[in-house]
Amino acid sequence: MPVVVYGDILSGNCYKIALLFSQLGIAHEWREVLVTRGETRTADFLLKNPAGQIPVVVLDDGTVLTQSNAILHYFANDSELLPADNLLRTRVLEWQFFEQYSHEPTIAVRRFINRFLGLPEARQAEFDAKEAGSYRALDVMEKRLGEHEFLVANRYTLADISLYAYTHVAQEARLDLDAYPGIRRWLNTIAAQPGYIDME
Ligand SMILES: N[C@@H](CCC(=O)N[C@@H](CS)C(=O)NCC(=O)O)C(=O)O
Repeated sequence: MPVVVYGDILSGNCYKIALLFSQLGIAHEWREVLVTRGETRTADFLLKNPAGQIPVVVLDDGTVLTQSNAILHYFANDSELLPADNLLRTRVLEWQFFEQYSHEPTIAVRRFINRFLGLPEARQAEFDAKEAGSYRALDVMEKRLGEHEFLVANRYTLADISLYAYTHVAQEARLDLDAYPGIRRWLNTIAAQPGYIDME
């Protein structure tokens, strides 16, 4: 049995796994699970992940892994994408915690409401409320990327994969990157990495 990924490639959290697997050449089987079809809430899926979220990875011995950034760490261990140095690993984690607390809950949620729900009236206030936080998160990234090629050290790491996932589709959250030249340059740098794959 190969590694099995349960997910939706159009979800940034799932795309992180697809991108890493492509870049590290990790063989896997992708089984589509769509949030919009309610497939993360079936009894069978909840047995795998009681949180009812994708991505989920099942190893060949049946071990289940959840949480996108934790999954990245599991598979990138001992690769050049995860620095061995303790301080640099900590820097990777700093960006990944930032992603999950400040970036994904604003930008990804706006994108979901806009792209997948069609910005319904009932979600407009929530969509609007997340605009300031989205730009605050982009400001933090720009501060770093205006002066450095990558988020950590001078090399491509898991931090870049985690932040790239939703930043490169920010326009689907109706966010404008014109004022972020460092981020725009970095997006092109990431898309030029060996083994890169598009989200769709
Ligand atoms: N912290 C989780 C977040 C996963 C997540 O929010 N997944 C979304 C799709 S992008 C999902 O499954 N949502 C369904 C739900 O929460 O009900 C991770 O990084 O894997």
